[in-house]
Amino acid sequence: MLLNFKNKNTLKSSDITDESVYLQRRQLVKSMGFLGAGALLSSAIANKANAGFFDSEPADSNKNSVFKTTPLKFTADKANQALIKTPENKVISHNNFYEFGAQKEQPAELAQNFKVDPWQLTISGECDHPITLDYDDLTTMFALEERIYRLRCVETWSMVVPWIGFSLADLLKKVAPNSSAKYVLFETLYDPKQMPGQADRRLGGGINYPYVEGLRLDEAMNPLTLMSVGLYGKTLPPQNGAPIRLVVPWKYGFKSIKSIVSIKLVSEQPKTTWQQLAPNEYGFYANVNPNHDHPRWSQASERRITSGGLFSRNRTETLPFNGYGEEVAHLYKGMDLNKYY
Ligand SMILES: Nc1nc2c(c(=O)[nH]1)N[C@H]1C(S)=C(S)[C@@H](COP(=O)(O)O)O[C@H]1N2
Ligand SMILES: [Mo]
Repeated sequence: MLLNFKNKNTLKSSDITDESVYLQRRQLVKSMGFLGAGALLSSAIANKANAGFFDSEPADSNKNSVFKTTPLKFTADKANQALIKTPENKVISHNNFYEFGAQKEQPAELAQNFKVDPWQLTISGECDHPITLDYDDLTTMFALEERIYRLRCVETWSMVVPWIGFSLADLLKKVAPNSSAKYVLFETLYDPKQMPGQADRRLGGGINYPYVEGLRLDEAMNPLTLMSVGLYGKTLPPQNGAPIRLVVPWKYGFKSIKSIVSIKLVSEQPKTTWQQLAPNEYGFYANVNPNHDHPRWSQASERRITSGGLFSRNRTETLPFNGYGEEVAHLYKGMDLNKYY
């Protein structure tokens, strides 16, 4: 996430390019001890530290990791097989998970020892049958499905990820929301001993933890809204939100909250993490919208992360509701989407 506390009105290169590229550049420049844009290209390509990340080598998430993922049984997403997926090694090494550091490569490094079993996920609040799920329940309670979705980060990069999971609607039906339930509040684990970004404000990007997110009940009940327990055929690596995270494909990525311990049915619209931090930049709805720019950059296009190298463009037009308008536009009928951004 791009937050510029010092000069809110100054456009920096990090705003125009892409944050990951910007950070890689800045690190390179720092390590070489000079600032010269011309020399950057060739030195970036030669830089060994970047080689693994930007190669499209065969994906094996367990190869170099301490954390072990396990294969899952699921039905394939036949309808979306034609989408060109982002290679697994990029999906699991370019992350936003500020609890493990605010830079893209930090979660994959700093989350390796994250303990996800035992785990408890409580679904409570305005409902008739609150429940608490254990680690094993997460992958056995519902038949798992693959869902190949586009993920559009508010920072303007995007991916295509083969998630595995079940509809949030199925889970919510189990607890039977009552008539006071209007919104759903999600909360990430709070454990500063395990999550260094929660213990150190600088590392954690200045967020007040725990990270919280919310949806309107009808958004939560939409069949696209996924509780994900895996990707690329295996359980989630910690950097992607193990053991269970939300995926809301028509909204900016920050709505897709990771490592969830609590889902609560509530009567009032919750104040969510990024909304609290910068309400003029990040709204409650956060629907992908090419016609509503972020105050500091355009949302009209995005950089799709593919198997291409660091400087391949892969620039593509951003679609309203991230291309899922047919499924979800009716939820916002009559709403001014420039006001409810
Ligand atoms: N708890 C928590 N959830 C989070 C975040 C975070 O920092 N903490 N980052 C969000 C953002 S900004 C994005 S783009 C997605 C990234 O998901 P990925 O790393 O699996 O691609 O996770 C979202 N969920
Ligand atoms: Mo994001």
